Amino acid sequence: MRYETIVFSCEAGIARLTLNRPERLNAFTVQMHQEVMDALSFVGGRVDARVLLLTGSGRGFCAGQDLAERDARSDAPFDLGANIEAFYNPLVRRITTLELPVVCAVNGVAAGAGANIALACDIVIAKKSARFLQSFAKIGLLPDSGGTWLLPRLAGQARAVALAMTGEALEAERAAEWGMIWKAVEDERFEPEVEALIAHFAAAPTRALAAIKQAMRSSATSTMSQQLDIERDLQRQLGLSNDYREGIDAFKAKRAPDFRGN
Ligand code: T3D
Repeated sequence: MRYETIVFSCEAGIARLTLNRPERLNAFTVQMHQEVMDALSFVGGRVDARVLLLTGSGRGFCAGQDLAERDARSDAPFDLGANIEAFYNPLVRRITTLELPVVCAVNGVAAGAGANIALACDIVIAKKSARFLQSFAKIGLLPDSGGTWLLPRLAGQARAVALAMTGEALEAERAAEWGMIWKAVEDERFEPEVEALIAHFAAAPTRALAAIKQAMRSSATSTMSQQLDIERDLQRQLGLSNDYREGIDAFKAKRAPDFRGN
């Protein structure tokens, strides 16, 4: 597929997906959804992909649904549920089940579905100048793309409800203080920090990171006892991996491990 609304590459273990409609703050059109899903399918099928970086071009990360695609005055109302079923839900499911770390570099404003897609990623690093908006209620909607699930868990019920009902902007630094994102960094330090992070993951034991992702995500719906079983099963699999062997060998030889992601 030829991409017109995203920029995508996958080299040296690093997949980079940049939402690229800067004049619309990278708002999602049907075409962009299709291109993003195509790129994510590619990443999911590549055993050599070790980390995915999701970011935006220009001054915004993503302003959610492109509202130019909606005509509320049309005689034939558009089925938003069908759109969510076709595009937003598969996208969030894909991000949360990809068997590698997904780093979201929030380079600017993240609003509506754009905010929740960011929060659904495994590690969220944001520019200090970035802000997160649950802007849905401002246009008569509720948070989607997992927002009503993610927000109470990340921010707590009181903050989640207030963010969703007011649509107020939340500064990246505050989002980090509240535990919603990994960290907010000075704007001038943002790119080097993001590059260092993805370089780290590109040389990490990918199967272990995928197992961490799976176990952490399943904890939301498990009992402690079920989680113990999940940890046992995943640890059993990791114990058979080449990277585990390498980790042990490197530790004993007092050298840096050379993980290959398998
Ligand atoms: O519809 C369904 O399928 C249901 C699913 C919905 C999922 C959703 O995401 S619903 C929520 C949709 N998003 C929004 O409501 C956010 C709308 N945007 C804003 O509130 C503001 O733009 C921001 C707070 C994000 C940023 O404000 P600011 O002042 O920094 O920028 P701006 O001037 O408002 O925007 C810059 C341009 O981008 C502007 O175009 P212009 O005037 O320069 O030609 C603006 O219209 C455009 N833009 C921003 N967001 C969107 C957009 N164009 C289309 N759709 C957008 N979502």
